Amino acid sequence: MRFREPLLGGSAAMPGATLQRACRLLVAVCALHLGVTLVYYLAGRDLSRLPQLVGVSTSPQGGSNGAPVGAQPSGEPRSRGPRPPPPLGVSSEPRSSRDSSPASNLTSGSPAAARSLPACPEESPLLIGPMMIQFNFPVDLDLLAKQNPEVKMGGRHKPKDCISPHKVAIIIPFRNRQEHLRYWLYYLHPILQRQQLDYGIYVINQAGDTIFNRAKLLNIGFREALKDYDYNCFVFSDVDLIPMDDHNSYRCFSQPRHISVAMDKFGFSLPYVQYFGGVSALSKQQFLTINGFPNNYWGWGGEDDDIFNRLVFKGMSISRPNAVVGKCRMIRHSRDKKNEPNPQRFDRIAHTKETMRTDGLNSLTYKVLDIQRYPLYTQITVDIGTPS
Ligand code: UDH
Ligand code: NGS
Repeated sequence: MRFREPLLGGSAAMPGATLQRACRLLVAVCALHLGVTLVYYLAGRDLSRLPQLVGVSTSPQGGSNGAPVGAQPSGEPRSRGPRPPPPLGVSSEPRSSRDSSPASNLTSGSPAAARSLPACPEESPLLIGPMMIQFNFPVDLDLLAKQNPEVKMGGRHKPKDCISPHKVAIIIPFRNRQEHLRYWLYYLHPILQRQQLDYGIYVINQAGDTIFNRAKLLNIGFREALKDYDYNCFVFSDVDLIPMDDHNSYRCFSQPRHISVAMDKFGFSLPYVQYFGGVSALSKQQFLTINGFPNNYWGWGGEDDDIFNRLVFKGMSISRPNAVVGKCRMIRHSRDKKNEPNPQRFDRIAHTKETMRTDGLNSLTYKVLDIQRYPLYTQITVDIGTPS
């Protein structure tokens, strides 16, 4: 007698075929389950990142600014793993409801409504961690304003669900760096909103083409911003520096804060321990204690070392994030005209102790030529004079 192998599909093959069908069904159910879980997961997240998550390439401005780097390989150690991106709180309010009058823009909501809000948590739950920062695409400011509907005219924003204790004026010294400013706004507005800061952006634009004076512009920013709002913290930022991790808080601490501690151009570390350039934050009180910044550093270099000296002479120390959280990128550029290295800078920083009493906020003179409230920032154009 010959035994035949059971034929698949034949009646004699029933047990094997049923098993196979059952397996197929199981695989199909698993796939369906996986798919549904994935859709629910993504729906609970920021859907604007969906193209990035599924690997569809879009122009950077089509997505959420500052893509988390979790998906790409990185040899860098991390203090925390990247978290899934939370939504920024998209407003249903029409853009046209923005009021362009400066006073009404600076405080949103009635005092009664504000009173009922809780304080924002110590650490914002909206942070996403490391981000990919690139400068190889054009930024359209009109589109950017639409992508940041919660930012009010003049570049003001405060969290709508909680009260932030950090009333931060961000001061940018500026002349003829419009392209850099566009990248800065593109990356920083979403970051600052995720950090739940009550903030305003001030671009202090030096008029004319006489020699540049970064520190004097920063002093002016301090004074002008306080005319707008009761800021208690001032972040002074070069226009070409972008943080790579939103855990690097653009706010003030009990000691003056150095923020740009690990720049790409310095191999993601400090160039020297006293370095205080790039981006830093001082509370109003810390700034007043040192009589502000020097007004007489014309041209490139040394003013940040003078500020460091002032802080040390007043008994303060520098607070810094670690070199992982503190990573940042600089937009590469050539040296600006009328900002050549200042030959007097070494002599000046050798005398900070004597000069800081008389050179600073208490000797600051300038003329405001123009104030423009744009959707994403306030630009104040000033005549700062020439070296005396
Ligand atoms: N700034 C302007 N316009 C200028 C000069 C300076 O907006 O014409 C502002 C701007 O915010 C800039 C900051 O001042 O980020 C500091 O400018 P800087 O020139 O002192 O510093 P940075 O590190 O460049 O940007 C240093 C010279 C780089 C030469 C590189 C040669 N490869
Ligand atoms: C120092 C400058 C600082 C400057 C730093 C980094 O030498 O003002 O280099 O410059 N101090 C003096 O010149 C006394 S950078 O490489 O970013 O252009 O911030």
